[in-house]
Amino acid sequence: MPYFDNIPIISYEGAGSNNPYSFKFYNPEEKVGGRTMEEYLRIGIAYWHTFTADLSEPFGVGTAVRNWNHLDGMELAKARVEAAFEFFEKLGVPYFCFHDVDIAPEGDTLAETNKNLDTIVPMIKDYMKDSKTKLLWNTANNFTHPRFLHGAASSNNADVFAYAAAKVKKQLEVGKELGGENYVFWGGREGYETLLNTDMKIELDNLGRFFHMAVDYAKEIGFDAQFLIEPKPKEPTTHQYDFDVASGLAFLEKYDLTNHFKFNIEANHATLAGHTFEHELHYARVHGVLGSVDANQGHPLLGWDTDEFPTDLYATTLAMYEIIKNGGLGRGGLNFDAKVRRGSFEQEDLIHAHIAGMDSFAVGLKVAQQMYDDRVLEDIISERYSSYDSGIGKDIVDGKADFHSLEDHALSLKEISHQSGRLELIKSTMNQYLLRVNAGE
Ligand code: XLS
Ligand code: CA
Ligand code: CA
Repeated sequence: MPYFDNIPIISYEGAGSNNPYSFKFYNPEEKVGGRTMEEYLRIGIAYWHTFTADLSEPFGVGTAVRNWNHLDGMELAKARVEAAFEFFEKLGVPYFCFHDVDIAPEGDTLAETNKNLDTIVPMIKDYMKDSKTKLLWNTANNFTHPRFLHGAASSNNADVFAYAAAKVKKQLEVGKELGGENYVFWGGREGYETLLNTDMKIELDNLGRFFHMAVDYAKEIGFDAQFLIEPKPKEPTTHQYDFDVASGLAFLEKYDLTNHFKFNIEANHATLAGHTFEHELHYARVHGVLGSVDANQGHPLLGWDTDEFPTDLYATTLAMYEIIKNGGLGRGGLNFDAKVRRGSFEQEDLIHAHIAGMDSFAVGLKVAQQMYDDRVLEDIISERYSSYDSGIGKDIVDGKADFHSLEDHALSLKEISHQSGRLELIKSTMNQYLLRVNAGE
């Protein structure tokens, strides 16, 4: 049965179009920086927000009206697969992502859960044969079920550690079966609420052990996906262990895992950590660990994880600037880990939301590429650091300076002269690019 019967195939009609069922800026074929937009952006759809979630939140029940809602159990799971592949085709997206529990219901036992997956995964594989949409990443949901109330790999309970491992083992097999390009570890409840009852050392060590076992098992079955850690500072626990890229990287170094992991960076998690989205992307990029992106946005007035569709063109431009400087996302992509607002309960809102997100990143890509080509920020930044190109600055970066030579230099200075940071000029130039590129100039 068709689930999006009344929705046409969405194609690019340009910025002047009034057709809500069209892309205004996302033109998959259009070349930007030597690649098509489709190749550059590598858009992915998050199964959980789009096909599984009902838009419930802590203050209210679900509001989503979906024409698969009358079904339940495995029938519902199968309908969602059909709906998903129809939806992917309408938008022409190259990727999707899921957790185990998004695609198949949990059974009463682990064996039953695996059996449910063994029915749905071949069905997805079959649909993938006739679809261009591929698996960007999958993951295990080791946070929703009550068994994970004290965490998963960082639980105080070894039985839960084992259960979590079994679920990841299964998802590594599923990822291999479906040709997943990456595999994500988001530390759902890998963190703690209070030190009053927590042994942080054993929890962190166990987390390190868990990741090594996952690396070993993927190797054993020949699953060569890129492993990604997805940092988040809080929610659901008060202190999540993968706080941000910097702390995640320190963890990987301590546990000798740097060769096996990169990062999946989510915009809303960056802002929850007190960073900007571009800060996290930049930090990962300069350390060579920018793997993939969960493209969404938080709300500046709300202190929680609102997972909105990305529409802030400043943010998408600065994000794409980092991605361009990274030489693209490699095997990663832009997964819309985003949900329509609770008031946007109609099924067609799912399409409008994805169009909004795809158009916003298309704008970001075009503006950022133009700025990059014109070396707008590059020239300003290299000029700003030019004191390290010669003299004492060069000695510092070449490792030739020490506290003696630095003291001599400081004593010889009559005055220290500065250049302006020109921030307002830079921001108005960026506005100029945003408006110019989108006026087609
Ligand atoms: C939740 C996370 C989650 C991960 C995948 O905040 O964003 O959805 O992306 O488990
Ligand atoms: Ca995410
Ligand atoms: Ca989130």
